[in-house]
Formats: sequence, C-alpha cells, structure tokens
Amino acid sequence: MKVIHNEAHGRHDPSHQFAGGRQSKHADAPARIEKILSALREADLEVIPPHFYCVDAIRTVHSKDYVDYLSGAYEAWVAAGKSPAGVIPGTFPVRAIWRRPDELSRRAGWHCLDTETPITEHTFEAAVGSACCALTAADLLLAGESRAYALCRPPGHHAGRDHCGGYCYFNNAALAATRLRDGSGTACKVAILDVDGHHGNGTQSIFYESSDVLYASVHADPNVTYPYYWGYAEETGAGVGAGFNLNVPLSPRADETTYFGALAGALEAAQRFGPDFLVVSLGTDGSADDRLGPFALSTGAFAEMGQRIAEAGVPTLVVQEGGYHLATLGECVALFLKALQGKMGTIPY
Ligand code: Q9C
Ligand code: ZN
Repeated sequence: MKVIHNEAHGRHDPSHQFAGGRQSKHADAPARIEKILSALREADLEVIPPHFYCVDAIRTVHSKDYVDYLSGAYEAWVAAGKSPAGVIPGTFPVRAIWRRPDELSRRAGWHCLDTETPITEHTFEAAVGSACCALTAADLLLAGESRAYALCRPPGHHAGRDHCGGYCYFNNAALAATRLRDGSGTACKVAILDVDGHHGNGTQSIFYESSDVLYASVHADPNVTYPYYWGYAEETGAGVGAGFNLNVPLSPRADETTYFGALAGALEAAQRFGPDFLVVSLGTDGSADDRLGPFALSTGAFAEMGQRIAEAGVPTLVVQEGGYHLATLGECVALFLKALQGKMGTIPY
C-alpha cells in the first residue's frame, strides 16, 4: 500500500486559535505528519508525493467563490490592516437574511464555521497539497490498487462546499470519493466511513442529497462535542439522498464494546449499499490519550478497526483526518494500516 505525502503541509502552521473563548496553541501541528511518517517508514510502507497539481480538480467539490476566497483571503486580510497571524473570523451570518459581502477580508465568517481554523500565509498551498494527496490516492485505486493511504494535512471532513472549519479547508475525502465515483468511465458507488472522533459535517453536507455516495459516521455525540450542530442520528439524507446518510453518535464515555458495535452497524450499512470503493476518514482522535479525543479507545482498537474494515473486501482509500497526541498518533495509524493491509489477499479480484 502506497502512502501519499505532500511536503507543503509544513508551511501551514497556525500560531494560535480561539477555543472556549481563550487564545490557545493550535492543535494541528506539522509534527503530526512527521510522527505518522516515521511510524510508516518503520512499517516499510512506500511513501510517494502527489502525482499532479490538482487545484482545478478541487472545483469538483468546492465552489469557485470559496476557492477564490481561500486563495486570496490572507493577502486581503493583511491589506485591510488585520492580524498577520492569519484570518480568524469575528462576525458570523447567524440565522438571518444572508448576503455575502464582496470584499474578501470582510467575508471571513461567511466561509468559516469557527474561530479555530486560521487562514495563514501558506494555508492555501498546504490545503491544495493535501487535496492532491487524496486525489492521487484515488487515481491509484482507479488504476487497480486495492489500498492507498493519503497522509493529508490539513485534514478535510469539516470543510463543506464553500466553507472551512474544524482545522479543515478542502474536503479531501469528498474529493477522493468524487474522483472514484466519476473517474472510471462507468458510474461507481462509493461509501465513506468516517471514524474520526468528531462528526464529518462537511462530508455529510456535500453528499446529503446524493444516492451514489453513502456517508456513515461513528462519532462522539454532537450534544457535547464539536461540531455541535450536525451529526445527530435523525440526519439521514434528503431528496434522492434520503437513506444514504448514517450518523451513529455515541456518548464520549462509550467503551470499546459499544464502539465496535456501532462500527459494525456502520460497516454493515456500507456493505449493504454495495460500494465499488470505500473511503475511510481515519481520525485517531478517539484514542484515550488524545486531548481533543472524545473517546477512550486503546491503540490496539485501531488495529481492530483496520481488520474489520479489511473484512468488507472492498478497494479502500484511507484519508488522514484528525489525531493530535504526538506520542501515540504514529502507532495508531501504523496499526490501522498494517491490519488493513494484512487482509489484502481476501479481496476477490
Ligand atoms: N477546545 C479534526 O479532528 N474544536 N478537527 C475542539 C477544543 C475543534 C477537530 C475544541 C475540533 C476539530 C479534523
Ligand atoms: Zn477529529
């Protein structure tokens, strides 16, 4: 299984965020990727760069307005005399009659969910590079590989068609799923299984009215955990997409038996759907020692997850989402991928 890694991620390194009304150190540090990479090199996985520059392909999921905004927001923000540390919105279009202002520096809250996702000088470049990793992984699967791992940073599952949020700018999993759906000449069905501890509101919103991409997520109850306003069980899809969105929110105190029961349900739904491809949004922030982590999963639980997903027997693309505890992050990812790879022989083609 190849690992796709983009060096430009390191140029996105926000100095701070506002969470809980306090200024704090940003949790998405470049060191995350170095930790994962060294664990994967030890596991003898081959690491390659993205095979093309994908800024045009980003438009298959994201609006032109948003891509233009993200590429120019930092410069406009600084030119308007605001903090050179990065764009952090202060005004949001809360349940009102909405109208988007024209000037980029005044649009911060229009294109962002929160105050935790700064746009810094090199954020656009890093986010494009991250998306290119996911799209390259999709091309590997379209070329016949049964597994690929996109080592994406920044992550993606909280980003919607025209907004960032939750440390995410472009939705890497949605871009990969779209390419897998449309890229082979025949219409394909894609299931997305999201095991990050947080609900992937962005991915859900992008495919909410689609019947050819199923979204299934196991995550901490949004009543008590970010992103708070999405991820409830009653969100099941709309229009032709009705029935193709599955949320399994769990209490943050759920034990591993409960967790794996929920995961089995999500996997069954994905298999019933009959996907040609599976995209896994892999966040390890459900691990017990992750400070953002809602759950208390052991590192071994990630091996178990990898094995259960492998048993589905579907070509699988794994996209990195969250996971912030530097001491165990690499091990969690390596255990997951080794277990996933261990079952490669069982794929019937
Ligand atoms: N005080 C991902 O895992 N807020 N994003 C946490 C902590 C944001 C995490 C608040 C969590 C988003 C991709
Ligand atoms: Zn997360």
